[in-house]
Amino acid sequence: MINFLIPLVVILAVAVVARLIKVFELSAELKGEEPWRISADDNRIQSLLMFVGVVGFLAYVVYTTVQLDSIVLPVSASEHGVKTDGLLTVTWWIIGPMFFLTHILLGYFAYKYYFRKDRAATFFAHSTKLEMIWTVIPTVTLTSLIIYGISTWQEITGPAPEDAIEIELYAKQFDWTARYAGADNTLGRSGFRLIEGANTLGVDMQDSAAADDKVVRGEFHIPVGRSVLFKFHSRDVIHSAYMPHFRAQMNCVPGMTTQFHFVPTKTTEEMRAETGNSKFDYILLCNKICGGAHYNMQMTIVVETEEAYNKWLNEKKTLTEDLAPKPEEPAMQATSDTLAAPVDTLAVPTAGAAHS
Ligand SMILES: [Cu+2]
Repeated sequence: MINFLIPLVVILAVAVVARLIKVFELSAELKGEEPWRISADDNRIQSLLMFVGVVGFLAYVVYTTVQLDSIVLPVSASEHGVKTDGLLTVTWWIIGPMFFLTHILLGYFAYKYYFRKDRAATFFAHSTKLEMIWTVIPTVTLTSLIIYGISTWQEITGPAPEDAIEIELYAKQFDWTARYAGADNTLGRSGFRLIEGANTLGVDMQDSAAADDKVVRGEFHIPVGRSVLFKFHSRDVIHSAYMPHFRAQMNCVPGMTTQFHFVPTKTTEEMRAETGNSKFDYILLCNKICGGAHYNMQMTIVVETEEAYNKWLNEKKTLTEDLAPKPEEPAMQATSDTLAAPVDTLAVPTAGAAHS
């Protein structure tokens, strides 16, 4: 109902304003005034307002840039991140001054050349020089930026080094699971048809490469200074794996594998010291609005020395151990006990029970 009322109120408000303007015009006409005739004063005031508006807008841009500087990302923590940051800095230094220059000219010209009866505008039909300036300069600038951007992108997305550590990031509504390749550094095959019971990633346990794979949740670790090759999968909808501090982002698309590799350059501890924030943690976020709990779809990333990383990974169980049947645990027994219990002890109140 509210969804219907709000547009209705807006439409009625616009109609009221339009009618009021009409009333003012008619009453002025009856008094013999000519409110629609634009006077020299109107022109001057409008041109001044245009200039003040542009100056105010630029001041707002400067103010917000300074104010928001404290919440932008800290320095990049990956090798290629330095290149993407460099690309952005060069782009800003080219478009920033141009943005200010064109806006100042826009405001100034509107102010200086507002219509005056006794002054005619200069007219010329064609100027080759002017045409050349505004064609060649933007062409050269934009082409250089695009070539610089494409070559940086190719450098970043080129093949991963042979010794890169392979990690699968598996997205689903609404969490992440990481799978490590294990000692053979090869991830076992997987497919959604194989998802069953504890095998939530659908790993093909017939594939010998899968036996030593390790599955971790909550947080995952990577070693500093080593290339890490991420392979992304999704079980349901399109998600986007976003690791902002490493300047890395890649879509996770159901039915296909996407990938991205980078070299982390600062451990979590080093980043904590550098940012002065003792609670700093690297983070993997979902950056594609994928449903109700999208905002909370995240995983902590710990960057540490290679020794610490190896120690952490060695302590994790392999998938073979994880998926092995556990006959010694009385879990199955408890389940069948529950099933054998009389129906009325199950905690599902019926409508009749609620009234009694
Ligand atoms: Cu998501």
